[in-house]
Amino acid sequence: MVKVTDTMLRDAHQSLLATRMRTEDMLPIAPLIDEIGYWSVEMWGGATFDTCLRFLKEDPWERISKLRKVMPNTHLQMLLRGQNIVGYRHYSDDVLIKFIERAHARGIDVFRVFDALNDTRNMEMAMRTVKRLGAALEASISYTISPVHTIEGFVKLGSKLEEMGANTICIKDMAGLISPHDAYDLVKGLKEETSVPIHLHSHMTSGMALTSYLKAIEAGVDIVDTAISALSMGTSQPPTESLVAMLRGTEYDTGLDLKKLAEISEYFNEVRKKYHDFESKTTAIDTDVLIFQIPGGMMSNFATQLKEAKQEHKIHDVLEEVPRVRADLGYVPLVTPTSQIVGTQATLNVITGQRYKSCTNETKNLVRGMYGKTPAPISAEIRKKIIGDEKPITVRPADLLPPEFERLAAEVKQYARGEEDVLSYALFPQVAIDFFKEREMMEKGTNAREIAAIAALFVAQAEKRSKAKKSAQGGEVDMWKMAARRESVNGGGWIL
Ligand SMILES: [Mn+2]
Repeated sequence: MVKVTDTMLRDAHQSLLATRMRTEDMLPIAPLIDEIGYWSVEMWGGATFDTCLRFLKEDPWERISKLRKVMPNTHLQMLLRGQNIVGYRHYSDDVLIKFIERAHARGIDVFRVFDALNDTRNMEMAMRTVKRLGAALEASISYTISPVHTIEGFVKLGSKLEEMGANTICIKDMAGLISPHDAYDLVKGLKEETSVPIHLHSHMTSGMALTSYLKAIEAGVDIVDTAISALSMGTSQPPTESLVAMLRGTEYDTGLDLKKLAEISEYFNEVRKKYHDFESKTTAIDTDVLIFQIPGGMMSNFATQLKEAKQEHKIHDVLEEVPRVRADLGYVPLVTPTSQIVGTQATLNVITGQRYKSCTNETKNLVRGMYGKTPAPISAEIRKKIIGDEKPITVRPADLLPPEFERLAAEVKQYARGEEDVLSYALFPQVAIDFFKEREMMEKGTNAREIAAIAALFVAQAEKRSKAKKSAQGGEVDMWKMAARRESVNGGGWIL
C-alpha cells in the first residue's frame, strides 16, 4: 500500500500561484481533506511564512491553529530549511529551537528538514529538536544531477540521516529532474541500506514525475507527494487522483476515495480562479528544465534581472553561464537559497562581461563556507577571484552565530506580543514590523471609515480591471489585498 502526502496547501500553490492562497480559502474544504486518510498534508513552511506576512497580511502562526482545529485526524506537515528555518540566511540555534517548539505547539506533526547543500551539520540542530519534541522527523536528500552527485552518494547520505534519527527519509527532487530509472535505483538503494520509510517528492516540471513515481513504487517507495488535480501539473506535483487510479486494484492501492478527492478538486478549481493574476507562466512542460536543469521560477527571475539591466537579449548567455557558475561553486544543488545565488551571479557575470568582476555578498558567503560545505571543493583560483586571500570557515556555520533571540526580543519589544512575533521579526524584520503595525491598526479599527472608502474604491477598480481582462502585472490591486481589506473593514464593523 502506497501512502500519499498532498501538497495542495503548500507546495502546489507555491509552485502555481506564487504561494498566495489565503487561509480563508483553505478552511471551508479542510474537513473533507481531513476525511481522506492522507499520510500527511503539507500546509506550512517554504515560502508560506514569508508571503503570509508580506502580502497576505495574515499571521502565519494562526494558519496552523486554524487548520489544526478543523483537521484533527490528519498529520500536518511543514517544510523547514534546516538552519535557514523558513528564511534566507542562517539563524542562531536559539531562534531555530524556539521556532520549531512554537510550530509544534501550534500543531505541526511532521517536520521535513532539508539543507540546500546537503550539509548535515546544517540539519543537525533542527533534527535533534524535532526528535526531542516527539514530532515526526523527515530528513531530506536534496536531489540534483551533477558530475559529483551519484546514486551511491545519495544512498550514503540517506544512511547518515537514519543514523541521525530520521523517522522517514525524503528524496526531495525540487526541480523535477529525477528520471524514472534514477528514481528506481535511488529508492532501491535506500531500501537496501536503510530501514525507515522512503518518501519521494518531485515536480511535474519536466513531465517525468508520475512515471518516476511508478518506478519508485516498484522499487518499494512508501510515500509519494501529489497535489489534488486542480492544483497539480505544470511546476506543481503530479495529480493525486491519477496516482490513486493508476494503483487501484494492485498491491500498491492507496485506498483513497476518488469521489471525495473529486469534490476537493472541484472546490479548488473555483478557488484557483480567484488567484488568476498569480498564475505561473509555466503550466505545461518546461523544456528549459530538461535542457538546462533550470526550473521555471529561476527562469522568470533571469528575465526580470536582465530586463532591469536592459540586456534581455542576453538570456541565452545567462542560461549557458548558470552551469559554469554552479560548477565553479562546487556543484551546489539549485534550491532556495542557492538557486538565487547561482542565478544572480551568472546574470552579473554576463551583464558585466567579466566573470566574478562583481560578486554579490551571498556568492562571497557561499565561498567563505557560510552556507556549509559545498558538494565539490571550490578551486583556489575561483576562490581568490571571489574573496581574495580570505580564509573560508570549516566549522558548522551556526557555531559562529551567538544566541540572538533575546536581542531580537528587545529590539521589537514595542510591537511583539509574544515569542512568535519575535520569531516572525527574526526571520523578516522589516516585513514583520509592517505587519505588526497594520495588525494593530486593523484591531483598533482606526480609520475604519477611511479603510472602507479605500476598500470600496479598490473593489470598483478591480471590477473594472477584470472586465477589461487586463493582467495585473503592473502592481495594481490584487484579489488577496482586497480580501485583506474586506476582513479589516468587517472587523471594524463596516460591511461593503
Ligand atoms: Mn517542492
